[in-house]
Amino acid sequence: MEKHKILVTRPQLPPLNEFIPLLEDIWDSRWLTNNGKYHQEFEKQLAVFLGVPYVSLFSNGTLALMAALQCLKIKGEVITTPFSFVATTHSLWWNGIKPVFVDIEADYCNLDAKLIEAAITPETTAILPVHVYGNPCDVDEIQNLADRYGLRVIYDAAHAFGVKYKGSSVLNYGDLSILSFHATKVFNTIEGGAIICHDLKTKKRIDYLKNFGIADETTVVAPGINAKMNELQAAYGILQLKYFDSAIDGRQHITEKYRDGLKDIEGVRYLENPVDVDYNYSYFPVFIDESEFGRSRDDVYEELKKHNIYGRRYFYPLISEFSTYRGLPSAKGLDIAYEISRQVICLPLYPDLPDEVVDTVVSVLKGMARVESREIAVKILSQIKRKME
Ligand code: T4K
Repeated sequence: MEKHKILVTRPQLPPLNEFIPLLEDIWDSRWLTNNGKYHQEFEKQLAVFLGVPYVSLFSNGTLALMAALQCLKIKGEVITTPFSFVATTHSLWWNGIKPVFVDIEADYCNLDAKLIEAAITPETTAILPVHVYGNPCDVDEIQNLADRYGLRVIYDAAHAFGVKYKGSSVLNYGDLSILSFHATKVFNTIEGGAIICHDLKTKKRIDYLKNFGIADETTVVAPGINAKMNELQAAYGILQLKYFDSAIDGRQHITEKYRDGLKDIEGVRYLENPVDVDYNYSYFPVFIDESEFGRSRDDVYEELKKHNIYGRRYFYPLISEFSTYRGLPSAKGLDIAYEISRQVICLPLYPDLPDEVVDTVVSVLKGMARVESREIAVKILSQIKRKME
């Protein structure tokens, strides 16, 4: 295996020689940001690529979340998941909204739609679910509830770029969906994000909100913020689109190799692609059941590090365990989320991850497992070592 650390992800970049002419064009034009030509073109191309009506680009996913809440004038309480990246709940906090945590379901780690109704109060205005690891939430049931109670739905779809449910983009569900194009995501513009909406009027409002609310030189129509994507990132994003499908093929190959290698290890669970979903292979989480596997998730995390492999415990601790949120009444009793957060480790996954890394991970896990496969694992590990010498 290579000497450098194998991290949970490694950003995919477009070929530099294709980016340079675009940089030269930007240099010539001296148009760097504020809805320039690359920004406009990228928005158009993204809408077609994703199969959604309208895209508004943002400088990152967190500001997109914050602006989405502003756009729909969400107040009071919002039902959300504790099993996500902190940005999900921070976006509520920054808008003066009270998060109400509801537990997740164990299969795909998404907000448990069956538990939402019991958490609705007269103060509830919206639901903010997350398509965790890119696996769609129970979008039909969530919409049902939202319709019955007059609630808005904003999906944190930071992990769900390119995911389809029943043949169409999962981003078309809810009132709004937000994306993240951070360097660590399946599609990146270094930093970046977007809001997906259904109609032009809403898009216009979102676009005001990300540019100080400016309508023209002398008119400010809303208390907007500065959350615009610049021209360099938009040009980079246009190039990235060309390579997305091949990146997904590479990710699928790695995912299938992991699944094949890990399939017979007792106490190690991984996720299969959900029914009716075209998946984007954005993460490869495995769940270690200590009582069956014989060793804890943290043992696995540490053991892999000894082999220069750095998984990440997404999402541990839960958002509801952080000091800002742990005093909330809803921060208690999130049993499934708590259990899952102690079991999960996301293994390295990126398109050009060498197959040998997967072999090593599988051998390490087999070596740690209680089952008789230990001997086989030792043999495979020494074979890999020999190959690399
Ligand atoms: N909602 C959800 C559900 C999210 O997951 C996120 C972001 C957001 C909202 C907010 O979207 P943004 O505002 O970020 O657009 C990372 C990312 O920074 C974060 O974007 C992401 N979620 C989260 C799940 O992961 P960290 O703290 O784990 O990042 P870091 O720096 O430890 O990097 C992770 C791994 O990637 C490391 O092993 C190093 C490697 N890496 C990282 C960078 C930045 C690289 O190889 N190259 C790089 O350039 O949060």
